[in-house]
Amino acid sequence: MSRTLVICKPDAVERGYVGEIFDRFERKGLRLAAAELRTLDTETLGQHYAEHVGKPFYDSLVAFMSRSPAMVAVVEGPDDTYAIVRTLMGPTNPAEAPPGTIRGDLGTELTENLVHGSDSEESAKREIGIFFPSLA
Ligand code: 3AN
Repeated sequence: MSRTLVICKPDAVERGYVGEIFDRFERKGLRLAAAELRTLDTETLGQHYAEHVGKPFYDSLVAFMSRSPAMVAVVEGPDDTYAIVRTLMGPTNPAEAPPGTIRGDLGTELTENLVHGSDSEESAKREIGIFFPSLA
């Protein structure tokens, strides 16, 4: 049993794909442990994207992620659930994401790529602690 952080990014909420995205996780056999629609602030995003602070795309990433509400969620399933979620999401760049993945089916943009999923068990624990401290 393990948990991972998922964010349906502002583009996914604006385009009405929250149900579609969670439907894919639920059909796979994963379950929601928490979910909340939130407008993310710069400070929280700085913690979440600590590894990207100072990169050329950081400011536009934060502007995008804070422009309208995101659906922040904790998804649970078997060991290494983070990896199952990442497989369903597809690669970071939707232009390279294969059909059948969320990014491959629904997106074209590198920054506006619909969904975030933690990239390891360690990241999942850290990120759940940022967004849902009561579950950490
Ligand atoms: P992932 O979301 O697949 O884990 P990360 O953590 O490497 O990818 O990147 C976080 C987010 O930053 C991406 N989802 C994307 O929105 C944005 N991003 C990453 N690399 C770039 C880049 N080279 N140019 C523009 N945006 C980027």
